[in-house]
Amino acid sequence: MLQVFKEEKLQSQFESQGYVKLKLFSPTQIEKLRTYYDKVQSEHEATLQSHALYSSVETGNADLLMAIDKLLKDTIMDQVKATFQNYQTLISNFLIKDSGDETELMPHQDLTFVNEPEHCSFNLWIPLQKTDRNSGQLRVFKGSHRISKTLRVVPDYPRPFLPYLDTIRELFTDIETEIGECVVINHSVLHGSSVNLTGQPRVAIIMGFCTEGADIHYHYMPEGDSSRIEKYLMKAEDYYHFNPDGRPKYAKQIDTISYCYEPVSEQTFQSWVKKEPHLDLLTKAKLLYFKSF
Ligand SMILES: O=C(O)CCC(=O)C(=O)O
Repeated sequence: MLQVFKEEKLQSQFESQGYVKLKLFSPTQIEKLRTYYDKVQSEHEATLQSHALYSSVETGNADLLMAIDKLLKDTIMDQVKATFQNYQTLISNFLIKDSGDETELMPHQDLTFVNEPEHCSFNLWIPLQKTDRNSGQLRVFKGSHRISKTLRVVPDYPRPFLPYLDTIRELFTDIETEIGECVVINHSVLHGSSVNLTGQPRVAIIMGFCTEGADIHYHYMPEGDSSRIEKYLMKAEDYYHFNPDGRPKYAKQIDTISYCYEPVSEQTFQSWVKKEPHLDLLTKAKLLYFKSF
């Protein structure tokens, strides 16, 4: 895989943990992003009032998505260029978590964009306010991108980690952030976010990236049939236009593929636990000897 961080140490953290927290931006930059969001807030809320977590993509407004892309290029690209190399950008979005008791986001992985693990794709998650356990912070299952490979498709697929969700929540690392801090997170890492109890929406920007030279793909599984998954070749701008059923409007379908979905076996999970350097001995012992998965 191409090295996406300029700094070796960050690259090796990213490869072993699946995420890196960085302080990249100034309060003024975050304020500029926030001010822009305040202007487009009602457009986000108008279409999406019933969701706990919603994004700019769901507005279906290509002009808005292009404007967000331009805003980021004008506002934060100096730091992005100083930190990363060998990358292409994917779509960027505001991601809003409403306030309420039921707003925890359960462990999940993001969609497959590229051929993994030869290539990798990731988000830069930039919260526009401080985050902690009561204000929608990100939670990550360190190293979980190395457990097992899965094709992650739209609209849904048999989730291979379903039997372990409670265990995974217990193993999450909570990532508090101050203004200007952000999290670079591999799309294949299991992650979630905590409840937002602040009484205000929690707003973040997510900026998508993948390794330079990778073909960008989108997979659509019709009617839950994993023997006829449609594979589309995407250009960055194809993410601005989707049909109501979730298929891309203009991208070219290049293949129909079959994929065998199987839950991650207890044996696979346990052998990962044994080898995983980020788990301490007590946790390993609990997982392997005292707890049934
Ligand atoms: O912003 C959040 O609360 C969660 C972000 C997330 O899970 C994602 O980008 O996939």
